[in-house]
Amino acid sequence: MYFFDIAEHPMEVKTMIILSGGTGTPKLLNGLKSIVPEENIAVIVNTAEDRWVSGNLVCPDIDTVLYTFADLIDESKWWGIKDDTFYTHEALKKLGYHESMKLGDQDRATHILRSELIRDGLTLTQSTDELRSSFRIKAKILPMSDDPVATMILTQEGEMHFQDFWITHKGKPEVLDVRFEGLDKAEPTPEVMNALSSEDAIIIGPSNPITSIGPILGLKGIRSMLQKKRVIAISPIIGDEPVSGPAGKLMAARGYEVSSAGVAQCYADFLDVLVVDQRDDCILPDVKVVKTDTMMSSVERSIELARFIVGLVQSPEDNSICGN
Ligand code: FO1
Repeated sequence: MYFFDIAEHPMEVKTMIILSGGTGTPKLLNGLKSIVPEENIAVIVNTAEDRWVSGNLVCPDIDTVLYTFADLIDESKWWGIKDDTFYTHEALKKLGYHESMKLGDQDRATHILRSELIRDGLTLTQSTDELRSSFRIKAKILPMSDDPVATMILTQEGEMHFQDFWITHKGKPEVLDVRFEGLDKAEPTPEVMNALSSEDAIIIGPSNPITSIGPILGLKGIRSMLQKKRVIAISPIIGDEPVSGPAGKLMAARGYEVSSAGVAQCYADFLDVLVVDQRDDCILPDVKVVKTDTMMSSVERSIELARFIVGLVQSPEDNSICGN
């Protein structure tokens, strides 16, 4: 622990260890990086939405985290690089080839470098670290696993990769179930296990508990590690609506209530504190519920939420903000 001076507010911080998917948690990281030195942040990132597209490995959640720390993220979509062009994507279309994901030209450069490094024998963790260094990021960005995992969505129209469900089918088909191909054989990396064991408190960002956080929790040894920790999760649901994305549909398909209580159920075996929005009337018998504004509609509001979460991590005994 030490003192630092960022945004004119000196604070004493531990390393913040955060489990992340691709939209809600990067918004929180966007605030966190303004109040905590980057080298005191370690992000464990979902890789189950990764996909090889046009010869290169696209890792949407890792890339969103990289671009967030590098101040390059397109904040209108929370994926891709701001002001990117799509010449290659359009040129491929003219040649009669339709890419399953609309890849920007600069974004594609990230995928090309990653894939070259992997073809040269680096792991996903090592290639991510090379990219981290190229973008001059000091935070640790840790893929959950070096083994491939694919999120498959079973719908009434058949089983499809998450990206086909979300992009091609626009998240519309009724979801019957979710399956993580390869997860039973995948191992968490030593870097992930070291990060988790290095601190007492772990943060689960406001990401979809089924397809963003679920694959990380499904890796061997992660849930039992979290049971030994103080886990603080931020609910991505307000009332009965997800703040963004398909969390509601996916939670319902898995038999969970679409609510913050349902989120707590997903994490029931290890959750200590659930942060819910101040408009949410969630009360839980076994978990401490704390309320604040969780709508990160601007960087200022992301900073406010990040400050609140840092406060929770730093002051485990403070019950003054308890909502139940
Ligand atoms: N989401 C879309 O809705 N349409 C797209 O064409 C699209 C392309 C894309 C390209 C690169 C990338 O990193 C993400 C992209 N996404 C796109 C977002 C992505 O489908 C999901 O939002 C994330 O996987 C959610 O974590």
